[in-house]
Amino acid sequence: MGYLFAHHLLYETKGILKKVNHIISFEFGIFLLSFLMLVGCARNTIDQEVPTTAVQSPENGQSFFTGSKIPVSLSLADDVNLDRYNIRVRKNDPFTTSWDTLVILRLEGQTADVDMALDVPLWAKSGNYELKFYCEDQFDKISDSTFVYVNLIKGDTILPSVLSTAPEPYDAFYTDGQMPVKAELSDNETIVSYALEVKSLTNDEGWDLNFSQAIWGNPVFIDTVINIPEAALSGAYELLIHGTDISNNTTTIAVPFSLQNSTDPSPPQVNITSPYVEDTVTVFSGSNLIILGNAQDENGLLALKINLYDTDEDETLLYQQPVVSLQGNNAYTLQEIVPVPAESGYYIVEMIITDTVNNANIISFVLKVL
Ligand SMILES: [Ca+2]
Ligand SMILES: [Ca+2]
Ligand SMILES: [Ca+2]
Repeated sequence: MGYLFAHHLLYETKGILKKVNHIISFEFGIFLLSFLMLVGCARNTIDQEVPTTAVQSPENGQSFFTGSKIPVSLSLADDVNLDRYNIRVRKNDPFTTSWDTLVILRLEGQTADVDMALDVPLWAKSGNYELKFYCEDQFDKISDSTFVYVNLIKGDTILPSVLSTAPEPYDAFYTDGQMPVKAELSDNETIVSYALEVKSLTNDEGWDLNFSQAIWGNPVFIDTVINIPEAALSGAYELLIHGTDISNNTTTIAVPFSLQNSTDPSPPQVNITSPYVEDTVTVFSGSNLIILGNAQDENGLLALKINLYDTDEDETLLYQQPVVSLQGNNAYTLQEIVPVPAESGYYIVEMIITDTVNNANIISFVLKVL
């Protein structure tokens, strides 16, 4: 009996204890919940954590010439929101302690990758420099700074020399052929890259090429060929050869050349019936010059342009008729009206008729205004 009572008492006590325990857990639970909510809110609004800054480039001990660029690559992160990153610099000597700000730029989001190039002024003193990278979050919490030491070596302002032997100026090439390129690049330091560029001088729809190549040496020789696309238009072009030295100085030379489209080697045929353009054409001031005739091309006509030039030393362009689109037609009847200058004197009229691959028939004559 005694045992039973004792057991019962124990049972009752356990029950009360259980209840107490339950009440405690419930209250503790509420408390814990509020605490977690508080922490949760803090995570969303108060922002407890500082952001982080990792630097992939530049690396400690790297050397750069003044006048060149330092590639910078950073990975930034924050628990809530980044706000800006900072790059500062100071010369690494015991007497200089102040930092100069190089970059402060805004950011957004929890992570950001920064890839940029820092310009090193040519006038910067050579020596060892300390770069400091850090970022800040939207509550002005600042990340630990990462320090990178770099060496600056005095760059130079002496341009490389670029001499080309091929193509020769005004060489003519057929499209679908090849253009040889030969050049010698030299410098007081080192050549680090060259680039080849082709530009049309007559229109924007010509053949455009842009090619660059890292190279190391002094001197260096370019000996290559460029494949000319078959569809390139006829006309005047230039080849630009750029040579760049280790201090980022670039010298560019331009070699003019011409292209003849190989699918249509014939310019349009043009027949002017009036006026008689084999001789000086005389007109009265204030009148109109009327040009009559016809033009044909087997592969289609592209455009007609008429320009009026002064006969002064610079051959100043005085008037340009709006370009007449010939829309690829095989024939066109010329009935052009050109206003005659008010001032008496001698002028030059130039008519340019092109076909669809830009072959041009250019007719020009002297206009005498009475
Ligand atoms: Ca933060
Ligand atoms: Ca140089
Ligand atoms: Ca043609």
